Amino acid sequence: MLKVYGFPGSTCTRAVLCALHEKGAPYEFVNVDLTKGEHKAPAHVARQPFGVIPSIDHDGFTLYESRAITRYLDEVLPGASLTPKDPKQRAMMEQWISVESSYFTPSAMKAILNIWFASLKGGQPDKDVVAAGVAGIVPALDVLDRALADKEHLCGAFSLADIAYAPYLQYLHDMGIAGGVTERRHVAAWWARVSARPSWQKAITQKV
Ligand SMILES: N[C@@H](CCC(=O)N[C@@H](CS)C(=O)NCC(=O)O)C(=O)O
Repeated sequence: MLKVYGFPGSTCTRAVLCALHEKGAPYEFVNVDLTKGEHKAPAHVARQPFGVIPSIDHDGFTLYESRAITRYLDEVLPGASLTPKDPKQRAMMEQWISVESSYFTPSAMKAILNIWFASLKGGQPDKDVVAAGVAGIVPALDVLDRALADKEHLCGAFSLADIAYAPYLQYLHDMGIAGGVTERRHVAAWWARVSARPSWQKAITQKV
């Protein structure tokens, strides 16, 4: 049985879970409680040497890094492919995943983590840090909005590229800082389609 070591609220864990639900694959969820520091415990560091989540164990094959995990799962599990067959579309998928990890997520996470840690400690977020994070995603949102003007998903059918953005878009909405998304109509319509998928709804309601 495939084991996923993660935490339900974790962005990267959710991406992996979404891919698994798209595939309809059974899995065992092993909770690594970030709030208790379990990701830094030796047992987890043995699985993920950087002491972060998620990681997987697939019949003895262990792997970490969420984007590597989703690519692997898509390739080895039965079910509809989440990777375009056409080389150009596949290259576009890689381009969009790289845009996500290089130009979108670092700024999005600056804002998201600041709000998350503040709520964990019962304090207030640092408005300047949140504003800087929100401003930092504007160039990527502009580029995405232009790209999505004439398509439903980033590279033809729903793919790993769409999954890559979902965890951050979800938190931006949940935290009330998604103005940059809602005011760009093609990005907003894309997010409505992605977030309505049963796979995503299952990913964000994972229990420990
Ligand atoms: N590049 C890694 C990032 C993993 C990551 O940063 N995970 C977060 C949760 S979403 C984490 O474990 N944070 C705890 C920490 O940094 O101490 C991946 O894609 O798997």
